[in-house]
Amino acid sequence: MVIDLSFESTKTHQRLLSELDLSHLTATQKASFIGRLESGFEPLFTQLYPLYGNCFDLYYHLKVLLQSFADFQKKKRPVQIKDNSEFWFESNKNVGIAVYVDLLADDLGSLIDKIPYFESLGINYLHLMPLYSAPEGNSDGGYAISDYRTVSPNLGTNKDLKDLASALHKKSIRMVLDFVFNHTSDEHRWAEAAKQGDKEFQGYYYFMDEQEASEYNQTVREIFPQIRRGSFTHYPELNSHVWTTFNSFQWDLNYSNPAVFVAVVEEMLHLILNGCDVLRLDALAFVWKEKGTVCENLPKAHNLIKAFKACLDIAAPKVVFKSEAIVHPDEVNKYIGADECTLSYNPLMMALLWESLATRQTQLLYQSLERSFQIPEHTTWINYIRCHDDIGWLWDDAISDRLGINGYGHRHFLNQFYTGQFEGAFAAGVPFQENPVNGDCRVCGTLASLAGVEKAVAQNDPVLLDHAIKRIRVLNGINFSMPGIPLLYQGDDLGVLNNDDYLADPAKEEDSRWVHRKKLTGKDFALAEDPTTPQGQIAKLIRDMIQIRKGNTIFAAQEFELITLNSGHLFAFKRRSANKTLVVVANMSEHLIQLTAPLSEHLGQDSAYNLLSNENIDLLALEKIQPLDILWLTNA
Ligand code: OTU
Repeated sequence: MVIDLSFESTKTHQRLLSELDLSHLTATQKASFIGRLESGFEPLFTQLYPLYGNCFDLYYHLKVLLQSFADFQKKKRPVQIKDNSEFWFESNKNVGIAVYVDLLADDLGSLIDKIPYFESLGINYLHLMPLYSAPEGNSDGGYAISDYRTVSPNLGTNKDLKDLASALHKKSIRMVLDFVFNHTSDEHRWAEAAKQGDKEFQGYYYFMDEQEASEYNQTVREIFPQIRRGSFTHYPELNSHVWTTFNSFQWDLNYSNPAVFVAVVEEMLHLILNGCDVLRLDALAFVWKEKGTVCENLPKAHNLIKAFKACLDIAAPKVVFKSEAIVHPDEVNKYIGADECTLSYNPLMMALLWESLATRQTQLLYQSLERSFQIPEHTTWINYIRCHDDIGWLWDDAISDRLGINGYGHRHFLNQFYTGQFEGAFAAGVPFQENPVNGDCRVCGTLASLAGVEKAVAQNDPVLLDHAIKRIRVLNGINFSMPGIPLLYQGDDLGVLNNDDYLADPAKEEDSRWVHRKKLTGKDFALAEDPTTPQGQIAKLIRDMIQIRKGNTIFAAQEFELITLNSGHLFAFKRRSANKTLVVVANMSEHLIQLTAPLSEHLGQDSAYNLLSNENIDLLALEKIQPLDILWLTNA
């Protein structure tokens, strides 16, 4: 029998509504809540049905969920941001930065003192790395959460976080928090209860015997192969293997259990009470598992995330999701949509910009973006060059194959190149999670070290240094001008180099990502203010680009087109609004590149203004693109 979902949804909705206690809501709160339920219940029901349709207690769970939404309407939230526009994320004013509270400041209280710095840089989107209570010592940089409702005591109190949110909002800065919902730490109260043998809470995780774990291991990818082989951790005292995709202290949540979904939604609402505007969905590709599959990007992961989104639309409609899917590009795009994630990291462009700097070729970048850059209307890329994680060499191998590039060999080359093991490479990165079986590896390092500043300074070579700074300029020049929100990573705006201090800390020494997670000091800021240092030059070029972007609405234009020029070293694109055109041309090589046709055809006129160099350019006379140069050409 075919189920008429719409009919069943209406019926269930009516039944539930009659049972909800809304007596504590004001008339206005009640009316707006009922209205949102009216439009939001069916999307929620439609996504949950394929996941839990045959759970006998689904009705009970739905009732708990809706009552939580109703109660949530009463809760007090920090000062909201003034800008109420629905599509705020499409504005050219948006510039983001991701920071660790204790690496940029000391704690949440002192982070408030950094607001003038964010303002002077032009930041209005602040991603705070995980700041909740987590295990002492190694907590995977906070990505092992012991209590979503409590700020880590090392960073302050819940009140400090709310005060920070209010202070940011008063300055029109949005706050982004992590929603780490694939796993909790093994010290979360659910995990503790499970360890005590509580069956209810063992059902929150994946507890299984060795046989079953090894069946799953046949088809599952290893994410942290240097931690342990396979995706499970054996607990002899529990006579069980527990699913741990990442570190052994990060226990994967079992979403095939509807109680887990409801419980995690309730934790999500607590995160929202802190005043965040965006929730970053950590490791969302892994949230649904089925035996015999890779257990990544499964169709039901999308049902689950859409169900979370439907909850958001009912309970807190202004908050949006940002997807963190660092997976195959076709899969990355599937998480993006009005009914799923509004924002998404753009790991493809990130990886391929580095790829093109190493190869000095742009063909893989072009062909990949041609296929994957377009996303639905009113969704936006979060463009970045570096983040707190490693760089993984993600692209579609069907595309590299067509170009005659062997995917395996090319990734090997890029790893060698960026870890400085390739003769003549400019980069000084560090390998991360080398897989002893298949040779997979990823790369860590700061923007400046990976782009060549570290080596140039060590060799005291002005030509190398000039190239390194130009690489940083060209990378940022693309990142700040492509459609999307550009996101900086702390310290990269100051030209900070790799830092080895983590090697002396037993809780960090095995995780090379700490090489680019340095505690920023007064010295780092002072160097960046000194125009005679490389750091000063980097800081200035980034600040200048931000100002130009924020001052020109062309950087909000949605009409976008890649432009192919005559040289494989060049990367170019065009953005257009009603009366303005922007043409960006970047040379990814250290060579002077000859143009065979004038750029005027792309601008529709013979001259243009280069926003980056502040000069008028006669396009008919422009015959060469300088080494590692980038031009932001406008017709206005
Ligand atoms: C995320 O990244 C976080 O960004 C990491 O900092 C965490 O360690 C991890 O989750 C666990 O919470 O493996 O190397 O998309 O690449 O989700 C980073 C798949 C990671 C993973 C990604 C993950």
